[in-house]
Amino acid sequence: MKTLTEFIIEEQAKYPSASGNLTRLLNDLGIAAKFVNREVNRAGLTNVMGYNDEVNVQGEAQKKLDVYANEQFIAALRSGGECCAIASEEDEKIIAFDNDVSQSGKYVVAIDPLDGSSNIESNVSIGTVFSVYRRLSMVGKGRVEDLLQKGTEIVAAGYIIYGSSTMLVYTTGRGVNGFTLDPSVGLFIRSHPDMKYPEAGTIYSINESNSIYFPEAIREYLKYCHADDPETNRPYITRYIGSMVADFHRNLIKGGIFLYPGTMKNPSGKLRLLYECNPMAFIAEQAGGKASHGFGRILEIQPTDIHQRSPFFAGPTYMVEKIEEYMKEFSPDFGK
Ligand code: P6P
Repeated sequence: MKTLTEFIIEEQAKYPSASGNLTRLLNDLGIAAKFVNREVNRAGLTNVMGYNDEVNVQGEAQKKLDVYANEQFIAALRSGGECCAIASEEDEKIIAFDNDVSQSGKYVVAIDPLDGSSNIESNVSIGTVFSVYRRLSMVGKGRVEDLLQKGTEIVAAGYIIYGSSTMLVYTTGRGVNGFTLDPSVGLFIRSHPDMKYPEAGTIYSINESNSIYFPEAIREYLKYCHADDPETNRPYITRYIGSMVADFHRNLIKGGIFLYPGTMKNPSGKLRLLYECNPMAFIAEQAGGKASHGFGRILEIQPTDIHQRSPFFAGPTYMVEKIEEYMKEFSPDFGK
């Protein structure tokens, strides 16, 4: 039995130059996750359910748990002192800490504190998604440029899924490991070592109600998914719960592709690059899969805005490459 803290420290030992700062930052995130987990698990009981009459930067009605989760992760990172700035889905601008300790923090964090929160009332699994970068600015407060780095510069990425059990899944570029929270002792225990996509994918996850707005390539791909070809596990099984962390995690475990394409109405799609697409793309690649915007690697997009969106396809490599083939053949100019 290995706890998250033990594992992180062991991993640090593999990097001779490591000074422990990232170790402490990852632990800070793990601590915040436990507080969020406690509130998510009793959402229906302690009146944190429901909306707080605020609207976030996305124009989405904020739920009390969104705000609580945001506050928990910001507080943990501020007091931990390893992070100097945060880009959060819940805040229009970056949060650049101004206390001396945090200003010397070597890292910045992009985070969706509670993704899929519209599912809270229906008790569907929701999640936190984060990515960690080294800061580029040398001194003083963190800057937006520290957050506008390509996903290829990520030093750590992960998600927490608040589901039938609560899991923290993360990577620092040496494979993906999953830790299940044992609530009786409040420890994350390594339960899923070296997570990889299964060889054969059988699931596709997409909101098909948007079909009339999909580019031709996606409509053609859906016909491919529905076709009867047992040799390639088709027709694929459709599974979509509308909570990215839950859909992504299930497909990582069982083998399948997650799709959130751009549409004629929203060519950039819905998912945000910095704190949804990039961290999940890093994990997908570390799990032996691929993550694409339809024409290339998600991780190679140069961000220009902390809340920008991107089409997102992630899963076993051959499934994502099939999407890229279809985009090239049927919708080569989409979104350009
Ligand atoms: P749709 C949740 O709001 C979210 O950001 C992701 O968690 C999820 O994958 C997506 O939106 C669902 O969007 O348009 O299918 O409801």
